[in-house]
Amino acid sequence: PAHPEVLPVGTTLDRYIMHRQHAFAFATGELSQLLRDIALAGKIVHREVNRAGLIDLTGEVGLQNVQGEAQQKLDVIADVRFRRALTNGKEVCALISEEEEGILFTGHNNGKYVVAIDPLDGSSNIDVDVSIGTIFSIYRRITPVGSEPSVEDFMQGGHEQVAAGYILYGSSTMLVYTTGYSVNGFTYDASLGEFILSHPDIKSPKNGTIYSCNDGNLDSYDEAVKKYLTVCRQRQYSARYIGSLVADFHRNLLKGGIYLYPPTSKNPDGKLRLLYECYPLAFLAGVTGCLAVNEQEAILNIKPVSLHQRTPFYIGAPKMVDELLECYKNEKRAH
Ligand code: P6P
Repeated sequence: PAHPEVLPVGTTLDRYIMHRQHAFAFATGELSQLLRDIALAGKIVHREVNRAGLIDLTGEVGLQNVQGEAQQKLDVIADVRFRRALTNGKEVCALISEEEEGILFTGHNNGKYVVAIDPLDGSSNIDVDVSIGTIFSIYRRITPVGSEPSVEDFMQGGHEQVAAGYILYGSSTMLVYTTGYSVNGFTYDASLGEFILSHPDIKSPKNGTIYSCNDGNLDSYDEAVKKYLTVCRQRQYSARYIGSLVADFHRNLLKGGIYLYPPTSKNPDGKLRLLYECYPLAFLAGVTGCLAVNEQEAILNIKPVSLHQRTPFYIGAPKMVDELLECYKNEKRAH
């Protein structure tokens, strides 16, 4: 279909979703309903995040998630809330979550979609009041509707995502998502209980002067990464690293910048997860004009082999990512 006209700032998410659904003849409304379910869970998590200090949700709950990371109470709440919203909506037949080892079956085998989600990324920042985020990735299932979903529904590869996005619980709460045609940002107005279109059709700068990485890992970075970061410092770029991927990514998406999580001695395959962190942000970044790669290939081209696999992750302004890749090429030529 022709690119539907960009709706005016101030449109509610609901109206926007309906408008987009009507713009696509084949749309049957299930994906619309699924996006509403995600927004609903986002409103609930917004409320919990913004009163966490008041009802003692910030302490650790004593459990560990599959990553062996101490699970913060809000992690658990977010995991439960998104799982419940996606189950009650009946559009999702299965989901995977950073917080759970295996596939979570919703019992709705007639659901046409599966979702990979990081319910609350950056959760170690919760009890120090730093921004955190939800990241989600949506596929149409490839197993027959009505049958039991299976792992192959999640192993389709990054290019098969039908929608992806994030919710940033920051100075304001924003839902940013794409179905592949444009990326739109909706700011939550808690007094109305509505997400309002505030950033229509986001396009990212081609270049930038912000780099985001954990400088504490510098000594274990590849030589190519060290060389690139030296150039950034020589140019007196700004180092901005919140330690919360969604917050760092969102700032760089709007202002221009590069986020790097290279292989480290602690995480030789990189730390970030392919299915529910790197694929969705790579899909979205591609639509706004950014690049998302590891040192071998584009993120969306990576073949998935396991639900929680990791990858090195470099994402941001194309000129910056290209310069980093040039450093890798020079390193290869030199050896
Ligand atoms: P490090 C948070 O745990 C996270 O997954 C991302 O949100 C964040 O960018 C990164 O890890 C921070 O990792 O090793 O720098 O603390």
